[in-house]
Amino acid sequence: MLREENRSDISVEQGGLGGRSWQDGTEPTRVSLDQARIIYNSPFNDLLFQAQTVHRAHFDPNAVQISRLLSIKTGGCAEDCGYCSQSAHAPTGLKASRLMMVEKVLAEARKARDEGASRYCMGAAWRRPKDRDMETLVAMVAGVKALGLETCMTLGMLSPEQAGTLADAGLDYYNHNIDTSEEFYPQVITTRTFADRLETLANVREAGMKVCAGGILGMGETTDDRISMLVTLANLPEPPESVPVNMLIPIPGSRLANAEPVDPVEFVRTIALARILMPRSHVRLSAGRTQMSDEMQALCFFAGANSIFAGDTLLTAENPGEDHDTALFRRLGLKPMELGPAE
Ligand code: SAM
Ligand code: DTB
Ligand code: SF4
Repeated sequence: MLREENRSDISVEQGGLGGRSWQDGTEPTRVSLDQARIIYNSPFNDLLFQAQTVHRAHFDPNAVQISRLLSIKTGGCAEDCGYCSQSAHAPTGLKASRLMMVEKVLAEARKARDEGASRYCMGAAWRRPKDRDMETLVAMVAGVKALGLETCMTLGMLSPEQAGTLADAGLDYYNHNIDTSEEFYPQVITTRTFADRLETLANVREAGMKVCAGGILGMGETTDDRISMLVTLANLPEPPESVPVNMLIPIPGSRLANAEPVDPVEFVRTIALARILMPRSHVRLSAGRTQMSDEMQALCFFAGANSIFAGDTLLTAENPGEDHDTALFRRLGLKPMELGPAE
């Protein structure tokens, strides 16, 4: 069933479509690449005004969700994602480790909750989970949920059965990024296809979990690749409830170590387009915040980003620490988003 309420319901007058909406009343509602390009390329002030207007219609504009991340299984990954520190294909110098014990994960999650997090995301450097690990993963989900935290996992590809098991355990969200456009994707990853990614997203949705899917900017992709990535996400049978937008953290030894940095204005435009195309989704300002100024982050929040990862480390890479983010929130008058009642 299509959930229309999670789709964009605004006309794109400021974007230059002369008041026409891309919703023509027929289902499913889709946005075309051309329509998205027009929005993306509209004057910056118009784009930001439109994104902020959409944002205010669906969210408290001054509330930003604080998420925490934990790498529950680090490094030695069989995939060859060109951006990643954890791929066994790249000499990044990262030490691989085994799946963490449940008790250790729960202790970390409790600490994160006590420090103000409302969402906890656990990541594993796997192509896909092994069936023998499912019992441990289920215990982690149940334990973190029992702490009152929203739960998310990112473990690679999932079969329909594995998705069902995690859903039954109470996992709220599953993260699996499409990373970039379908066209640019083969230049970033060769060990699994864009279609494989979409299949996992479909398995997650079918199992009844919320979908978290986004990508990375700054890998050498074109503007059109960025727009196309968001159009793919917005046109899924149901758009993801959560859309992480990462800025590449260049990892020494990885294939993309020397990629050209993304223009901050282009980055903010991409956030705004995500907000406009997916009005009710959480747009997450994810990796790369250490390389962003406070002013750039402020523009991202104005453009509709409403979640960040807090803490000194993401999975393996650095993140602004608690002190910096507390000061940033104070400077911008932002408050941590409360976790809503469980659905
Ligand atoms: N192994 C799982 C997978 O890839 O499905 C989950 C972990 S993976 C590290 C989660 C996401 O983090 C990736 O899909 C990618 O979008 C993002 N990511 C990884 N390394 C990054 C980097 N160096 N800079 C920015 N984002 C990165
Ligand atoms: C996502 O899109 N970004 C987060 C989360 N989902 C799991 C991960 C960012 C990882 C950054 C690189 C690292 O820490 O190794
Ligand atoms: Fe493995 Fe995920 Fe890193 Fe790709 S992004 S190499 S799948 S850990």
